[in-house]
This record gives sequence, C-alpha cells and structure tokens, in this order.
Amino acid sequence: MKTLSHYLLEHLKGYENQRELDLIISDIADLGKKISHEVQRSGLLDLHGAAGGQNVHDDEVQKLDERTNDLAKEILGVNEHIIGLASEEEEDVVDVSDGKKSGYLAAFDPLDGSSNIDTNMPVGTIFSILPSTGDIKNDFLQPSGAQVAAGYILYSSSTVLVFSVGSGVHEFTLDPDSGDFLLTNENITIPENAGYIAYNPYVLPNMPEDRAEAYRQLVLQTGRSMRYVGAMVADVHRTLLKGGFFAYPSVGSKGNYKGKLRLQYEAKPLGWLMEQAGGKTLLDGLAISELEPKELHQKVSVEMGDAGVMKLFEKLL
Ligand code: AFP
Repeated sequence: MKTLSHYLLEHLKGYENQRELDLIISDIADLGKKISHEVQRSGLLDLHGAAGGQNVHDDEVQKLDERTNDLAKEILGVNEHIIGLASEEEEDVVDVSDGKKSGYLAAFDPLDGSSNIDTNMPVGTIFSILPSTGDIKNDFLQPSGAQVAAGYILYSSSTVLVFSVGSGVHEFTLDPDSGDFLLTNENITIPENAGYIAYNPYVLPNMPEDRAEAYRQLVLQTGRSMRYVGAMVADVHRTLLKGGFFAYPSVGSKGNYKGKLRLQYEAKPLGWLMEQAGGKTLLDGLAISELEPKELHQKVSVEMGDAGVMKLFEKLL
C-alpha cells in the first residue's frame, strides 16, 4: 500500500503549489497522529469531560477541545506556508504570517463531536485550506470553490485521513505498526440509492413545517434506515462511503430559525468534499457554490448527500 508521502509526490505533480500543499497536508497528517494518540489515551490521562467554560459558539468546551486546539496551533502555526489560522475554538483569527505578505490560511475544527468523547464514540478534526494575499481576516470569507484543499481525520475504530486537493477524494488509514498513513481508498465516489438517512429527529418540530415534511418523506420514500452519530465528521464519512443523506437544518421557532453547524470549520470543507465525490450540498438552502460567506463564525443549515437522494429531496421541497 502506498504511503501518504509517496502518494503526495505523485498526485501533486504538475500542481503549481505542489511544495506548499505537500508540506501543509503532511503537517495535517502529523497533527492527526498526535490527536489520535491523545484521543486513545484520553480516559487514562484525565482528558475526559468539560474544561469549564464556553467557546464563541456557546458550546461547553471539553478538555480535549482545548488540548487539540493547542496542538493544531502549535503544528500549523509554524508551517512556513501558512500565514493565518482560524479555529472553531478561537474568537478571532490568529496571524502567524511573521511578516509574509501571502500564503495559505487554515481553518479547522480541532475536535468535531467532542461531546462524544466521554462515551468512546467517533470524533474528528476538520480542515479547510485557502489561499491568501495577506488580508487574513477577509480571505477566510472566500467561497467554497476557493479552497485548495480540505478534509478531515476521523478517530474511530481506526484513524483515517480523508482529503481532496480538488481532484478526487482520497482516504488513508493510519497503520499503528509503522505509524504511516496508507492509501486505502482512492477517488471515493458516493454510491447512489444506498446508505442511510442521518438527521436528529429533534429538529423536526423545530424547523419550518414544509421542510420538515420533506425530511419525513425522504425516509418514507427511500425506505432507508436512519443512522445518526451526532459528530458531523463521522456522519459525513459514512455518507461518503455508503451513500445517503446528512442534514442539520436551521432550527428555532417561527420567524427565527438558525443553523447550528459552522460554515468555515464544518460545512464548507465537508460540503466541498461531498461535491468532489459526486454528491450534492445545500447550505442555507443554496447550492454550496452560491453561498457567500459573511462572517468567520457563521452558522448555516446543511443538507447533503448522494446525487440520487438529493434529487429526490429537492423534488420533495
Ligand atoms: P460537539 O462538537 O459539541 O459535540 O458538536 C458536534 C456538532 O457540531 C456536529 O458535529 C454534529 O453534527 C452536531 O453538533 C450534533 O448536534 P446535535 O447533538 O444537536 O444533534
């Protein structure tokens, strides 16, 4: 099986930013190995549970959120090509340009699904890489199509790195013996008319009724089972490999519905991957390519899945 470094050498040939992408993805893979190590030992190292405090999204911060955020800043912050960081756990962007006028930006959720950690459920790190001409704050607000790379590391029964640099979605599995990420799935294409429907049933009475009815009908008309982990990274991974539908709509009460998932750290990178693999993503009801980001910590509604299920979903709407 090919190692990640071997694969990057071949796959990035001809890319004008080959060296930059190679170093950035290699650093992300190193970060994934470190976080995987921490996640596996979290129950032994008193890293379970809340850290005591809330982040900018009013989520309860877990000890591992803090630890993994520090690790991501430590590793990506010294990458010679990265000039700015934005994290789900940070209020503002972190300038690591060190005088450089252009380079790349990394937006990340260091530990998606962290409320799952105490019960040994899957969690993951999500990343999105954008080019920057130095206006760091505004350059994070580029649309989905501007991403030069995006992906995630999922910490579950095995640790996998899944990413795209705009030409297919590829999966590497961490070999615990050699410590290498090995290519296990090249050019992932989402199967159609297969897989599961994934959303939290709690959303149904808390969203516009016409949309809620489309959610109900999708289950009835496809006749598919529902599965929902509650960590977007894991639900999206299953959808990429098995097909199906994943959604987290805007919720609330009449006239005041709001998305829960974060555009920069969850929806933009994972939605882009879904499209790269042949699926479709709607953010705030728009095709992902049409959504113009407005704020760093913007939250959006997310509906995504294989091309077949999304066609039916849009018909039901
Ligand atoms: P945590 O990181 O706080 O566990 O939140 C995870 C998440 O943002 C996303 O990964 C899930 O899809 C979603 O929340 C689950 O939310 P519900 O628990 O409301 O279904």
